Amino acid sequence: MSKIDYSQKIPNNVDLKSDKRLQRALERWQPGYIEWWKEAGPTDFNENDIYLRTAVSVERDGWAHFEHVKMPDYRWGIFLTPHEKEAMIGFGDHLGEPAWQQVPGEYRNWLRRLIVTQADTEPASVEQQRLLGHTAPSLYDMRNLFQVNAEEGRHLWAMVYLLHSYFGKDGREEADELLDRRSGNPDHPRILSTFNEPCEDWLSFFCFTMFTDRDGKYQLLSLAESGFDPLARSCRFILTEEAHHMFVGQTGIARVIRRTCEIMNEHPDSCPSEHGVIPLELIQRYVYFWAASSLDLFGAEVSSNSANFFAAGLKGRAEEPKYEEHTANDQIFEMERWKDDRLVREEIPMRNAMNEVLREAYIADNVKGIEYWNRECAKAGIDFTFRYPHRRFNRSLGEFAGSRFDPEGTPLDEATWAERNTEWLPSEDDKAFVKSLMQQVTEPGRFAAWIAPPARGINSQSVDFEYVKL
Ligand code: BYC
Ligand code: FE
Ligand code: FE
Repeated sequence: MSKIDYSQKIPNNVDLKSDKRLQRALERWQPGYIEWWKEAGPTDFNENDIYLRTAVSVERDGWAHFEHVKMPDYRWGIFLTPHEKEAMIGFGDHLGEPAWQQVPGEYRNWLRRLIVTQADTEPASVEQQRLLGHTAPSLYDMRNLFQVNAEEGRHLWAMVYLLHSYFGKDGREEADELLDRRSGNPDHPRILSTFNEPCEDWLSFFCFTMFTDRDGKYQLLSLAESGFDPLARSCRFILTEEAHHMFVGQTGIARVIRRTCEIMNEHPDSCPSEHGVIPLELIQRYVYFWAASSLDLFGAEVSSNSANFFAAGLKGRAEEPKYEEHTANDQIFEMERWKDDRLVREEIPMRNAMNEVLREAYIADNVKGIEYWNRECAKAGIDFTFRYPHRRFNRSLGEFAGSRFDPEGTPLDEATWAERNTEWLPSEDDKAFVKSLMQQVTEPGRFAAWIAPPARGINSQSVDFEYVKL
């Protein structure tokens, strides 16, 4: 079962050929997907050979397969982590019952909505990143971009399989819609906020893969606990790919910092921007922007949706088995609320606070990443501390939306915000400066002047390997 069948038009480990109806439905969707990829995916580069990793089995070592392929030939397919014996529902009102192998009728709409929302982010991110190949700072980075893009395409496949397989006609309609919405399109946007933000330079791309892909990690961890077993197993497999996306962001920003610190040490008396590298304060503003935007992706702090999803056994907490108790009944969560322009502590029924519980786990993970960047500064002997913004800062959704706070979480009046927000958020000048540095570098082993080379290459290849054949 765990071996992937590549002889099929759609590679899979779900024995697709034994379900002719489903196979035909997916084969009908496939050309639309390829059309979408060509229209909305990476501009150009579809004829170039890229050194990509493809799953050849869903086992741990099934990941070791790398070869040069053209992106449209990437083997997008359907892989689920193999069945655990007798999967059980691990939380909520159905705790301890056998996991569902079919959609429970009473929860059909909620489940479809969760799957569609998850699915929608995947093509959205590819659309946001479509121009970046043209300004890649090296072939190594260009290859990483395309690896991420190809895998996000596969995540869309994973969700479309669930829609086609378990939701009948409306599932097929939702699958078609997923190819119709477009990131940033005012009339037909993607569903979630951050996925409509422009991501037009590599500093934004690294912030996106650091903070927004990490939202992906936490949402997927919570869906990997789902009582709907096919969803849980799809998400578990996706999570194995997600680690690389966050690596790209984490190490990408670290390399930008390293390069800036080098220049600061060489030219201690002038602004780093005069030497073609990105000032640390400017990097911090990008970090604040993308970190805050990604915090919105967890939904409102107090949410009856999240309570319903948990009660129904559809969406758990990240790593649910680590909790002592799994119904979260009669428990409270203490949180800070914003009422009449004042912070007040309140006790919220735990189930209604599940978005906040997940957001807290996510924040703790991000803070570790920021500390890694700070070690980069310390190693270079540069006195600078990167910060993660307070969860109240620059939020567009939930409790703190519509009011002003500084990155430490202190409430501000509108006048102070107007005066000071360019200290914390990228200005038009910042964006123009970053864009001015974005020049494509295509010689193997060479890197743009604003970023340091990575410590090592991909799959034990050297840093000057020809990752993309142009
Ligand atoms: N933008 O109770 P609330 C990834 C809506 S990323 C716009 O606060 P709920 C990836 C909400 O739908 C992971 N609208 O929210 C990363 C609701 O609408 P209705 C993606 C938003 O439902 C990088 C209303 O506001 N996966 O994989 O508890 C690259 C109030 O609802 C937003 C998932 O998100 C927003 N940010 O939670 C590639 C998992 N937030 O009912 C890929 C599936 C909320 O008024 N989704 N709304 O029409 C979910 O679990 C939940 O839908 C959310 C929202 C956590 C997103
Ligand atoms: Fe994804
Ligand atoms: Fe991702």
